[in-house]
Amino acid sequence: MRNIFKVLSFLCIIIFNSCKEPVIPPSAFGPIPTQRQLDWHDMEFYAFIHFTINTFTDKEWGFGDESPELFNPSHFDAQQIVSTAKNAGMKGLILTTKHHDGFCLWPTKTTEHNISKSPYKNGKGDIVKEIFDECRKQGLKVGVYLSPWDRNNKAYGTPEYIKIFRDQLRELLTNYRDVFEVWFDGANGGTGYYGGANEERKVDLTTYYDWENTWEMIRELQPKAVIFSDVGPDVRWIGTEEGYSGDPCWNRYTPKGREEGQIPAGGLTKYWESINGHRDGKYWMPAETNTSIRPGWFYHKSEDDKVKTPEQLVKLYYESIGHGTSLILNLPPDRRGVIHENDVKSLIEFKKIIDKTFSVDYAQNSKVTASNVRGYSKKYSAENVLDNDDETYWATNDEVKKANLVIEFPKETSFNVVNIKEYIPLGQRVWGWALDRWENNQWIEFAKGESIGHRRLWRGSLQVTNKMRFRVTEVGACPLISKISVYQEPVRLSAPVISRSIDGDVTIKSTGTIHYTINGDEPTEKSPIFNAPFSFVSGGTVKAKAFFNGKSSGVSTAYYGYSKRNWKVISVGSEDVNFIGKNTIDENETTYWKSSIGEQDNIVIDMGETLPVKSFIMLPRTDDSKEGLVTHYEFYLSNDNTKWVLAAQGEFSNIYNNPIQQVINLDKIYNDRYIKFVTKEVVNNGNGIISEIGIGVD
Ligand code: FUL
Repeated sequence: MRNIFKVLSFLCIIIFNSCKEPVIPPSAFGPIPTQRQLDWHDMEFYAFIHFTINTFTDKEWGFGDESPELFNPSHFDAQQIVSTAKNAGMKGLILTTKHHDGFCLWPTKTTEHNISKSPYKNGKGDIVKEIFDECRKQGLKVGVYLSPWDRNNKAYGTPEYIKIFRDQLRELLTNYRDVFEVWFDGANGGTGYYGGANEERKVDLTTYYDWENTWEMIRELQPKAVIFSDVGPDVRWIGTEEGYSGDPCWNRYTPKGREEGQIPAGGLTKYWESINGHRDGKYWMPAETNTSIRPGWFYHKSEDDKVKTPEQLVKLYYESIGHGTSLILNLPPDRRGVIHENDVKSLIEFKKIIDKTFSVDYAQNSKVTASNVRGYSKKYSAENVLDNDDETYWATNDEVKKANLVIEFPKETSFNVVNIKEYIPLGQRVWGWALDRWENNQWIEFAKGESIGHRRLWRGSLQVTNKMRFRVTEVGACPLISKISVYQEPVRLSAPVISRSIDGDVTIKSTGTIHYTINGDEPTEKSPIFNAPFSFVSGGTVKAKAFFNGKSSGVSTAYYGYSKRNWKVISVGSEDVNFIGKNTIDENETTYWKSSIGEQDNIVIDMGETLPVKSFIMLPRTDDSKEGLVTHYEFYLSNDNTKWVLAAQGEFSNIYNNPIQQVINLDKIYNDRYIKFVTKEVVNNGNGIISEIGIGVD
């Protein structure tokens, strides 16, 4: 009898469902991603490899006159480079096949300025091939960075160069393997060697490169590759090299210039627009967050102690991938041709934290209910957010503008990370969302935001509850949510904070017992304990690590030049009343000297005693503004403030996009008492602004 009843009710369900109107699938909203963009969204995390002649000249930008003879890695190891990226969880790698100095890492037919003229493998080497072959072996996708600006090529600035540039691209996209991304930098035109002309060449960024035809060629040769630049067309630059993306960060974007029919090569990106994108943007043009594991893009020994800590990398992960952008993290090979041990170590620790965090999804086996399900259909049910299939999603009826979904955990659950994914093939539809926890018989909001897109990670304080509610508070079109999961990030001791006073005393703050070193070694429980500030006037590297209850923090590193406690500014060409010269020696990175006579100003400092000077340090302004950044300098030394020797001059390459502390090594050790710093050229010919000037001890 019970069986007959079961069969009857089963038949009823079948008849009922077959009589029902089929549920109409949701339609697309706004611009939608192409297949190549969808594939790219899934990449999420990949490496940038900056490697060229700059590695051997200790520069960020080469002038273009460097001899190919300089390129000679002693132990180049593609296997080590690629496995470092892979072990960090990266799915691909983009290589600087040619940077602004024009040196090509493959034996191109287009210019003599290439690896075949270097001593590496007696001119028989091909770094592009070695790295790409290794990526194939290890299952990583590859991409090419080919600098449009070429400071070596004599034809740069003429139409002939565009042909050369395209031929280089053609070689790269034909002779190697499938690429997933072609990367074009926005820095274009300026001074350079240009085949011996040694001059400044400016190009019209909106017309010179004729990008449309180059893009067409890429589509023909590598139809699956996305094209990256300041203005897309497939992937946009986030607008900063510091390593974060905006919140919200929309996949939609209308780049400046594009509406006017222009395709600028760079320079027109408005940071504040690109960082967030446009909710109503005309194009699907998601952002890529680019940054380096070190302050610079190329390897510099002086930055061995400035590698991002595992904690900083984790933060970066949440502030890029967690905002729906991809993360391209630069790992610069050193002069041996391998990724330095310090970088490898930090990446391994970072990966451990990420793996530990995302190993258990506490929302699995929960009961899920939604305020509305599209046509009551199973196809769009709330449960779809729990499976691991990105193709299934919870959808509501078209008219729904606000909706919510409740996840009832199998038992009380603690979490501090929530992962939400939208079904993006039909566009970015959610404009506002919030998360609540159930506590004392009521809902308490603990998170909210605007954009979701490919992935949105919320990271915050520990929530302890048996129910979580996801609320959609504003939409462009009915929400389509493919995933919600919750995780617990292991709690770690935060790394100590190191500071030095104007008198040269070092203080270290943290919870637990702090151990430190001043010889460059990583602190252990055997290293000295920090109890009270200690004098560190002669400068060097301080490393500190906290220990508590069997746990330890990451290592903090601080590098100091000579203490400036006896220094005096004895003259300035000019100064703004609110930004006086003295601010360059107050060890406070938020106070600045600002000239009031434009470029070509100078400041003279008396160090109070004769010191061995091996390098000098210039810290640019540390807020986000570009105004006053000094791009070219002269650095003089003197014993008597009368006779001056020009110890260094040149450009602070890439300071506009990456305004980090500049350390310039001198060609020898000088013994002097007075320093004079000249602000030769300033962004937009403005008044130079500087935070600190110092002397390095290494
Ligand atoms: C910048 C370039 O000028 C840097 O050298 C580096 O390649 C970075 C990724 O883009 O704008």
